Amino acid sequence: MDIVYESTKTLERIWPSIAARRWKNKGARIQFKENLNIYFQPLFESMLELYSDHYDLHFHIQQLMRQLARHFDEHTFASSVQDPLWYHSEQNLGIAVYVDLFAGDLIKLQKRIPYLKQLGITYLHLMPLYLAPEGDSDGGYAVSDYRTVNPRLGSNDDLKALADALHGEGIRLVLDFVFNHTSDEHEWAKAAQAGDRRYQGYYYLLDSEREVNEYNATLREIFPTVRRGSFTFNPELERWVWTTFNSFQWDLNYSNPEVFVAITDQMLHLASLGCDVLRLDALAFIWKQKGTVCESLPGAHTLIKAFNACLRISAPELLFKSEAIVHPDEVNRYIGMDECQLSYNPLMMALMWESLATRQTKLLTASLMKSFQIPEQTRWVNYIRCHDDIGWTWDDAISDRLGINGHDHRIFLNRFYTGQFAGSFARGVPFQMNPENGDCRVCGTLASLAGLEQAIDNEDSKALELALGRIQLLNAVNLSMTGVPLLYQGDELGVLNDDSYLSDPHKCDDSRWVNRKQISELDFELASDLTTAQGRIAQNLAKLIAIRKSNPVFGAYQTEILETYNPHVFAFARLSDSQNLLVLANFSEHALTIPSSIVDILSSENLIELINGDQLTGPAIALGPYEVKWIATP
Ligand code: OTU
Repeated sequence: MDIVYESTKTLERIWPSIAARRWKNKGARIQFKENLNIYFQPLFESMLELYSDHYDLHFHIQQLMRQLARHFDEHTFASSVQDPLWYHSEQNLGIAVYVDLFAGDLIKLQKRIPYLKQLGITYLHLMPLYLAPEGDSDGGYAVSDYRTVNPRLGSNDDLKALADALHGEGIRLVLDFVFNHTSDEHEWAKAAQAGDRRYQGYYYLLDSEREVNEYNATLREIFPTVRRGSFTFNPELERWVWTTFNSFQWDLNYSNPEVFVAITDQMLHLASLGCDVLRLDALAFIWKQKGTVCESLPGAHTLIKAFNACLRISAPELLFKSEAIVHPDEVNRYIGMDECQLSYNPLMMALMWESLATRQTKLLTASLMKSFQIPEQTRWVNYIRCHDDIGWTWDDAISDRLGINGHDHRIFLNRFYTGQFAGSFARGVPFQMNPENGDCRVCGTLASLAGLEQAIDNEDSKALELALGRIQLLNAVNLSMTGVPLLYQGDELGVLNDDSYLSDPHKCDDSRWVNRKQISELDFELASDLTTAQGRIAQNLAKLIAIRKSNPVFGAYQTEILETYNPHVFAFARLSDSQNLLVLANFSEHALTIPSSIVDILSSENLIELINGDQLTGPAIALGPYEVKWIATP
């Protein structure tokens, strides 16, 4: 098929009815057509790839175009265009927070803006804040209505006011696009349960246990302690519902083009709230095919390309952030200007923790050498902890080559970080232990996983210094690596694990709540007192952030992961026309030296160490326990 011809023909057929709609802005119609001239073809191509066997596809494309035009006219056109590559800048610093846990509600969150500003935040990710079931809603990841703010947190107007206030202070807003599933209380799910065939087609409803078993045979269990397999029997429907995560989270059926159109409408609504980035939750799971793992299938990429084309046409200032916590090769496949411009960097996250446990950086170095490079305009979102668990992700071909048995090493890491390994400094909690294969992930705050909790409990001042060293090390690597650094609420204040979830019946089975603490006034006070460990964490972090923001090299793209031939040191260089930077990080609690020749990569004699202002003379560079050096050209 001649795709250019077919897409042009289709656009010509649809355009007259779109052009004839009652446009509020004449200029919008012209601009919209220009966007279509570029992005209709990739959209059309994706739709054909996914839905060519649906006789009514043309109808759905028409519906979609109407939605895109309405949104563009009513919301996008008038808004001022910002720097489209803003996320490259060294000024960026993100934080992810729960509205209620961080501030109480949306109105009170506005009062926290001065705090965020002072911290240097430019990117605020608010965890899902939409209407969700009472009780357990998977922390809001079971959405009952994308268009209604959860009344516990405030109103739609409060959200709009917050978005405006944030923008006024130069802080961009990031919202979740939870599009793999809805809650079982969403009106689509309710209609399906009431017997409406149209809405039954929005989900995967299976008739027989045999079919369920056929699918389960090739699926990975994501929440094995919730329920075995990926399906939940629904007694009203007398059918099994596909539920990859919790049983109340129903997977949407994207093999139905109507679902794509309906969800795009929700996506555009989120765009209209004034958000700048949409976090694509659980995007690896959106396309299913019997006999496969149903993760990261080619169809998932085609779908994301289609969503992205819709954005480029109707809300071009928005970016997608990929939340693919899967094999590194698969993570990278979602990154591109035509899919996700931003992506979490779970590989660096997990392997920094791996390096801290082993005091060895070879797996981190070798893995990033293979996987760090992504297309020039895209960026990683680097992080140390998030609201979820840590999964031990890396490419086993690399660990094999390094003589590390992947399976055994993951068991070691789980034991180490859950305090079941002699000499461990960490106080993590296991998450989703799979009784069949022993798989498990780890939860805990940055401070508790890095040893602060244990040191405080044992009143061990030496251990306390080491814990602070580890926290500073992780922050320093995270803030200097290419991409947008993202903090997680409370970690900037050094908060410890919080066990109170154990007495809440809706939370006690989900240990991720251990790292979702209600941030209290006391937490802020402790962190502003420089005589406390928390105060030192906050002060250190503030210093690193200030250095990052005053050196343009922290926005540079070109990155080289370096081999240091020292088993404990992780190193990389960032190179730009104006400034070069070498980062050296000692992942062990022992002082060491490495040959000064490593600075040759900066091709300058004139060097400064940005963190402590150390002189770099002599044949060797000395690194103290857990020390990081930022060596830069002026
Ligand atoms: C995401 O994470 C969210 O971050 C979680 O908080 C949600 O519970 C979940 O989706 C469902 O909405 O399993 O443990 O990439 O690792 O998508 C976290 C695969 C999760 C998963 C990831 C998911």
